[in-house]
Amino acid sequence: MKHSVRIALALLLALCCALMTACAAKPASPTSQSALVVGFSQLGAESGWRIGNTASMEQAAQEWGFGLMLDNANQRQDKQIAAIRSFISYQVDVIVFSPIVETGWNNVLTEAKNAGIPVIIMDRMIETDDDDLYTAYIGADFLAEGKKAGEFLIKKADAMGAEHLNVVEITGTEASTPMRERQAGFMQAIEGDDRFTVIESVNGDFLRSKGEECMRHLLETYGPEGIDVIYSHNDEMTLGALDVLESAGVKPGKDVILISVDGQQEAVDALREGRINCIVECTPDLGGKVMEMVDALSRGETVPKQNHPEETSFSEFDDLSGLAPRGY
Ligand code: GZL
Repeated sequence: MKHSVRIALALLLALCCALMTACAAKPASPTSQSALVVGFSQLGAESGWRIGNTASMEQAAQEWGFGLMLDNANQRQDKQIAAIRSFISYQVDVIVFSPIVETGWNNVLTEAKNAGIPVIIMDRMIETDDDDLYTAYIGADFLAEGKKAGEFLIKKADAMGAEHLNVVEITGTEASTPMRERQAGFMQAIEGDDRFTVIESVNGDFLRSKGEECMRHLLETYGPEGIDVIYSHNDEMTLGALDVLESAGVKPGKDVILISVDGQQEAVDALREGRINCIVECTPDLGGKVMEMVDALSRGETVPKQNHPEETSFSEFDDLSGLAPRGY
C-alpha cells in the first residue's frame, strides 16, 4: 500500500477517534459546555410587579449567558402546563415556573422529574405533599407580608385614637399563595382587636380593572361613610381603587386608609402624595437568585430548598426621601 495512502488512512482514523471522544465527552446533563437552556413558564403580565419579575429573569439569564425559553401563559394554568411539557420535550436544562394557583401541578411535575429535569418554583408556590417534585422554591414570605399590613393598621389606629374601623379587603387571585397568605397574615395580626371589623372581602384577581370594579361595588354597598380601611393585595388593584374613590369625591389616605402590597413606583408615588398610607414590599427581582441556582445545579451542587428574599414596608410614618427608584 502506498505510503501516502497509509498516512491518509491514519489521519482519517485519528480524526474519527477524536470526534468519537468529543461526542463521548459531551455529557447530556446540564454540565455540558454549551450554553444552558432554562425553560421559564411565566403566569402572565397582569401587573407592574409581574412585568418586573419577567424582566428580572431575562436580565439575569443574559448576564449568566443562559438561553431562556420564556412562555407567557396569560393567566391560564392549562397554558403553563403545556409550556412545561414543551420544555420537557425540548430537554431544557432547568424548568422555572410561577404557578398561577397552588393545585393541579403533580402530573406535569412528575413528568419533569421522570425526565430528570430540575424544577425551580419561583414567586407563588404549589400545594403538594411530595417535595421531590421540585428542586427549590424562591419567593416572598406572603404570610409575613400580610402581618406587616395588619401591624401597620394597628399602628395607624393607635395614632388616630380610633375606637372602631370598618375594613374591606380586595384580594388577589383565588387559591394563589399570595392571596391566601396575605389574607391569613393580615387576619392573624388584627385578630382579637375589637377596633377592627372586616365587613367584606372581594376578589380583584390582582388586576387594576377588577380593582376598580371591586371598589365600585364596595362604595355602592357601604357608601363612603361605611368604609374606613381598604386592604388591597397588590398595587394594581389599589391604583384602580384610587381612581374610583377620587371620582366619588373620597380622599384616599385621608377619608379612607389604604394599605397595599408590592411597591410599584406608581404606588410609591401615591404614598408620597398621601393617597396611600402603607405599602408592603414584595420584590419581583428574583431572577438573579434563580440563575445562581441554575448555575449551581448545572455543576452538580445542591441548592437550598426554600429561599425567601429580604423585604420591608413603607408607610406614612417613614422618611421616604432616600427611597431609590423602584424599577417596576
Ligand atoms: C406576588 C405575586 C403577585 C403580585 C401581584 O409574589 O405573585 O402576583 O403581588 C402579581 O402584583 O399579580
